[in-house]
Amino acid sequence: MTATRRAILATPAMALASAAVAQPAAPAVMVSTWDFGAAANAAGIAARANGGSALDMVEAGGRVAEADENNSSVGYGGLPDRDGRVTLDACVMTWAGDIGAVCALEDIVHAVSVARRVMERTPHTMLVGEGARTFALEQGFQPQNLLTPRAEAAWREWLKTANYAPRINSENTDWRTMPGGPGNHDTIGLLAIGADQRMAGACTTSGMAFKMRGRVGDSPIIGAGLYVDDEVGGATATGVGEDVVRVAGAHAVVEAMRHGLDPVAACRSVIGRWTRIERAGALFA
Ligand code: SD4
Repeated sequence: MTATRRAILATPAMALASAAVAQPAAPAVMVSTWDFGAAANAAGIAARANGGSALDMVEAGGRVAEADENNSSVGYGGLPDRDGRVTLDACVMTWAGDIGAVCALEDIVHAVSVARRVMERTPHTMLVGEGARTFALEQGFQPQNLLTPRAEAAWREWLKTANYAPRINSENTDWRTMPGGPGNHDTIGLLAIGADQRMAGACTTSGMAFKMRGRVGDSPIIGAGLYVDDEVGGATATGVGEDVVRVAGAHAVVEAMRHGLDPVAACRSVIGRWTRIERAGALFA
C-alpha cells in the first residue's frame, strides 16, 4: 500500500489528536495533509479563534486549498478528467457521526462547503454529479469554470499519449511540477479538534488527474477517505483512491486504534492488510 502509506494518515498528527481528546484543557489541534496543509491549518485555527467549531475549522482549511489554483488536485486549478472536465469530490464528518458528501461536482469551487450543506440541509448524506451541482446552485453557490489555462495545458499535453498511469507517492516528488508534469494526484484531508474538544474532519479533491469521466475515488467516501470518532481519533487518506477504498482505509485505521493500536501501528496494520489483498488479487495491474 505504498500509495497510501503516508497518506492513510495523519499519523503523528493523529497521536496529537487522540491525546487532545483525553485532556479537556488541551489546545485546539488541527492537522492537514501535505505542504499546502500549513495554510489550511492557519485558516482553521483562525476560524476557531473566531469562535468556530471543529467543523468550521476543517471547512475553512479545505476552502483554502480549493481556492489555490497552484494546487493541481483540489478545487480551482485541479487537473481534469480525460474529457477535460474538472470534477470535485469532498466530504465532512463530525464527532457526532453527522456526514455529508458530494461526488463529481462540477463548476463549484468549494466542494467541501457543498458537502457540509448536504449534511446540514438535506435528509441525505451524499449527492453526485448534476444533482450535486443543482443543489449547490440552489444553495447560492456561484458557478465558475474550474479549468485553469495551466490545467488545460497539462490535459492537452496528456492527450498526446493518453497514458493513464498514476504513480504512487507522487506527492513527495512532483506535485509542484504542474503544468504537464507527472504530478498526477494529491488531495487535502483535514482533522481538527475544537475548543469544546470535539473532533471533525474533511477531505476534498479533484481526484486522480485524467480519470475516466464519472470516476470517484476514496475522498468523498466516509470510511475510506475520512473517518472521525472522537472517542478514538480520526483518519484521512490521500493517494490512489482505488487502493484506499479496498480496505475502507480511514475507518480501518480508526478501528485499529479503537482496539488499542497507536496511530502508527494502526496505519501499519491497514497497510499490511492492503498488501495481503494486493498479493491475492487477480485484477491488480
Ligand atoms: C482519489 N485519493 O481521488 C484521491 C486522490 C489523491 O493524492 O488523494 N491523490 O483517489
